[in-house]
Amino acid sequence: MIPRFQADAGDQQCADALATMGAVIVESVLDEALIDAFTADIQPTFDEQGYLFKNEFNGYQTHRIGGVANHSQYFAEILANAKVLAVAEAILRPHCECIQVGSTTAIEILPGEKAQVLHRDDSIYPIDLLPFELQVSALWALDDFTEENGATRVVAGTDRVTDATTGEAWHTDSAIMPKGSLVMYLGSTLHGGGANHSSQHRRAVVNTYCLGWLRQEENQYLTLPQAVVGQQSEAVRRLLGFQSHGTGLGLWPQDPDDLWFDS
Ligand SMILES: O=C(O)CCC(=O)C(=O)O
Repeated sequence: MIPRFQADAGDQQCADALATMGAVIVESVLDEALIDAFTADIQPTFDEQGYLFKNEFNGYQTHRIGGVANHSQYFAEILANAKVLAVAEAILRPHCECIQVGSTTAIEILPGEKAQVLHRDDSIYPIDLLPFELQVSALWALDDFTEENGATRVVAGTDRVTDATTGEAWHTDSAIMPKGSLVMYLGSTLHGGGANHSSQHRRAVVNTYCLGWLRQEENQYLTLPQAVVGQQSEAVRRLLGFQSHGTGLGLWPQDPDDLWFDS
């Protein structure tokens, strides 16, 4: 079962549940008005470019958008949500001086899509070498998530398996939740998009947060034009990876103050 909390639950309580069970749902965190404004901004991009990411892993009835900061001014508020950052920091900060965004992806699962293969997001890194969590994902429901429309499936629990290579059919729980809620899962947690048996699309935006000293999954320096980065608050710029980690990694000699860009 995926532990479930209301938006006013304590950050540490949510982080403890995430660490223990591998996933946690927090209900109704974002205002409906913010989601509506954000989805109105990104829907044209889904319609025009979303098909470009169709493949066996992403699905052939699924539209995707990367570099989400390029497509909506409202995204920063979602990316830098205080609860998400507090929970992600509780898991990751013991192993780094600052956390950063790994990737930003909007996902529209269309009617008729089959269930995505179960996978762990941290398999992009040499996970066998590192004995701690490398990243945390925060997947926001932009529509109500139901069993029928493809709610994310998660292998949760204290005795959860994290190895998808054996090909066994693991028990999954669906992240059924109202629009504006989110499911957070560890990088090591098996999960995947659900099959969409409904007649409506199921939209989400998923952001990953990783240790500040790792290479980011999505290359933000090439994905985001300087003008877009410059529009963000300093906190969001830093989160997007436009900063050094500590005093020795990712230095930019032209900017000894480590601010990288002025707004
Ligand atoms: O859309 C979803 O519910 C999950 C997508 C996912 O896990 C992925 O593509 O990595």
